[in-house]
Amino acid sequence: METPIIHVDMDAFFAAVEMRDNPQYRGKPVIIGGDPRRDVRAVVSTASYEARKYGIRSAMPLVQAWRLCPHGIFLRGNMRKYAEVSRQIMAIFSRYTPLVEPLSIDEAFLDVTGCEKLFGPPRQIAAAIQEDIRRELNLSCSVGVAPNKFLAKIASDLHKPGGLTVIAPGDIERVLHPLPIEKLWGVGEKTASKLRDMGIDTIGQLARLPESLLTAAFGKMGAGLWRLARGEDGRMVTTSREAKSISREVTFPRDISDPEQVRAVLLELADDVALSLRRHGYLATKVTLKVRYGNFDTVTRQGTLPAPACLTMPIYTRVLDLLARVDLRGRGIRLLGVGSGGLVDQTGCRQLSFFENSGLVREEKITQAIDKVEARYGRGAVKRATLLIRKDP
Ligand code: TTP
Ligand code: MG
Repeated sequence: METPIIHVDMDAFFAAVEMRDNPQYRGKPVIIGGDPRRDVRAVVSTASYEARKYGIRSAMPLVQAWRLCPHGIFLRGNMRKYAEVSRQIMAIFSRYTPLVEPLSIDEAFLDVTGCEKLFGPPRQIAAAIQEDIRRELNLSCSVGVAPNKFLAKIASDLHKPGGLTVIAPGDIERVLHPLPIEKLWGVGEKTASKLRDMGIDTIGQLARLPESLLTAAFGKMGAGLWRLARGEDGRMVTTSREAKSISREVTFPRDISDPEQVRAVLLELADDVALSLRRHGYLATKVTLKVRYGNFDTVTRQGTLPAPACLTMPIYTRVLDLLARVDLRGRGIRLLGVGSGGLVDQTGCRQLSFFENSGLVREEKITQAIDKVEARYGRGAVKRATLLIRKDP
């Protein structure tokens, strides 16, 4: 499987949280949305699977739900509580991969590329997440595993509640083709009725049409639908914080050129960046090096970290790799910068490399000690020996 994507979606989320916290509601039709006697214009947020047997669905007028199931338990719900549980769920996901893309309050995509060494194949990671959520939060979720986002979301929906469904590349046609066209992303009521007028009801029928016919009818969107219908989806899992970065740079009063001095400055900048990452609760997945020469020519080099990091040494080491790709010979340097990007949340994230590399465990301990001293006596109260030998520019 090329890019193993997992999609997790909680089962009857708001209702399930209420049933967990109020055992007297368990096994009963629970409807979240309000009190149908008072909130006459309210709609159903969600309903327990027991309530769905009566035909109750999200977005249905509450009074209609009341008519369908007069003995149902109608609750207003508690958004603050659901938001808190949502945060706990996302924290569980980020133990397994930094690449978590929340899609709504109760679902997320996870890219688990490269996580196999620590946690096993994608199916095993999916099962472990399901088990963590059950054991720690006493809630049920459905999970899909597939080669891309579209298929992973289709998969998680196939065996709700409590399902774990894998769509392997060889299963795509068999699973996808019988589904109704509404399951394609971007197909709303309007597009669906237009497709039905063309005699197309299922994804399979759409996939078998010539692409040109769909582009003629729907333009660019037609080509997109055609690709999805064939199970192709190139969208990446993106974390909301990916755009953010933390960086530090310094301009020298006089150009510098001594390589030892360059490295010492970079270590100090990496140290600043790492401290800032820790203070803000981030881990970096990428680092950048910026070098501006005396004539204002500027080069930047970017590299990926072997594991998400918020410590000086992994960042500095990568910066040195990048430095080796920059021509320094005989050129005066006016400015140096170190940046970190692809930031992910530290909360609940096991710093994967720490388990594998005991050198980093030591580094983490030293860093914690430095952070503590600095919190008390101020920044710069403790210095690494390497920082002290640098000659001031
Ligand atoms: P969903 O995941 O769509 O629904 P669900 O988790 O309740 O049930 P399922 O097992 O089918 O996934 O939405 C998550 C929560 O978002 C849901 O519990 C309540 C809220 N919600 C609304 O408030 N209004 C809506 O129209 C929908 C669809 C959801
Ligand atoms: Mg859900």
